[in-house]
Amino acid sequence: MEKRSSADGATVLIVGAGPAGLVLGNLLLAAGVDCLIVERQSRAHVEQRARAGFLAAETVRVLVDNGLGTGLRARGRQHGTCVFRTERGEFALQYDGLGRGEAHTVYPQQELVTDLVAEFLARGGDLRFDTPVSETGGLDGLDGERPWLVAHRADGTPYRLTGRYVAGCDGRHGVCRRQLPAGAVRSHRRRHGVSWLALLVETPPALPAVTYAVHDRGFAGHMARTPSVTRYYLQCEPGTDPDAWTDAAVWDELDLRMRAERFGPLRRGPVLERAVVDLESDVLDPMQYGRLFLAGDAAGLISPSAAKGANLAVMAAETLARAFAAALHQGDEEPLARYSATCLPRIWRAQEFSHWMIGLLHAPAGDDEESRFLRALRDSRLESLRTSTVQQHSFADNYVGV
Ligand code: RFL
Repeated sequence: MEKRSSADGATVLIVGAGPAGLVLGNLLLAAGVDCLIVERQSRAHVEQRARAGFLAAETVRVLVDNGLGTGLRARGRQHGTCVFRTERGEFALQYDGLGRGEAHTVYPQQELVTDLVAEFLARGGDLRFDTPVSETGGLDGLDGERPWLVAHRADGTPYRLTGRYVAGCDGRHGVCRRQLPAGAVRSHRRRHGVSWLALLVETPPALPAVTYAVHDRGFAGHMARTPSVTRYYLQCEPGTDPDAWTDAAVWDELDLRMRAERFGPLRRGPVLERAVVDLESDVLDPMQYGRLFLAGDAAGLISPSAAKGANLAVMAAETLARAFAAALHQGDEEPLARYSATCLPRIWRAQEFSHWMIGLLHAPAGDDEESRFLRALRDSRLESLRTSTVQQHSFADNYVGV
């Protein structure tokens, strides 16, 4: 496809080459809308950044229907069961046989991003790596017809890019969300007071399914990524230094909380990455201002408890791509005007379920009345999930849906 962006701009300026920006860019090119993507990091960096892995059926549909699913169809693995371990024992939920009968596709985010970059370039897209948008004064003219942004070349020289629209897909710490005037946007933020040590280990998955271990020492989780790499989570004290956890300490604690003595040992291996993730929610309403539209983590954060972030990013990008195409091809501005109203119910439903999951997997350890009460609630919630078919169908619907 012929490249239609120019050195000084494009119709849609996209900030950020994560799942949101890359899906949006690919869909715009397919719809014949010229766009360009500026990305702060190098290509190698974004193609190696390991994060999500569980894609919902609806996310897969969007990717496959738009010619973006070749890699995930070839290498993604279907996953339809999750397991809960508690002090009372273990129970499995085969969720692809419940609710809408849908499974997840396990496909590491860095592989998806690699595919999306390759496809965007193959479609003739203009993707500028090592090109950060300025942290201060990087965006302007959002109230007018021709918004612009200031990006920096690899040598640090600033230059201006002008477009008709700006798509802020620059993640949780991006510059775009800071352009929404305080009075025009409401932020719904919650820190859940729970932190996870997120670990990527070089070892095949030890268990056949996602496994959530609920333990009085804190939550532990096991999630497949690839045949040789597994993600584990260990709940930790907020403010923990991830490097204070040695490999040996990680494995001993995982064995304990996953109850290896009772259910069998985990497969140990070197820890490739360790980071502390504070479980946080943040929803911006609206997700747009003037000619700026936010998508993905830039528009709101969701805790990783239900693995929804990348899925919401892809869905928002699809909604936004359709809205841009309607405005630019049919002169119909209504879908753009309604962009936030279209996305927010989906985002809130995911937030509600993620919040419920936090309560399912965690409770304070103390012996005070409040902690004992919350632990009893958590145990009752788990018991209800174990025994109630109605609850299981509802869980499946929310767990795999976006
Ligand atoms: P991203 O992926 O953060 O991409 C934003 C991009 O913007 C760039 N950028 C800039 N570029 C130019 N100029 C600037 N000034 C810029 N500032 C930033 C950044 O370099 C980056 O490339 O946001 P996006 O596209 O919205 O995608 C969101 C997802 O990445 C995120 O929601 C998920 O990774 C969350 N998540 C999970 N989601 C799932 O759906 N399923 C999962 O299993 C799952 N597991 C996870 C996760 C997130 C995790 N962490 C690290 C919080 C597991 C973990 C540990």
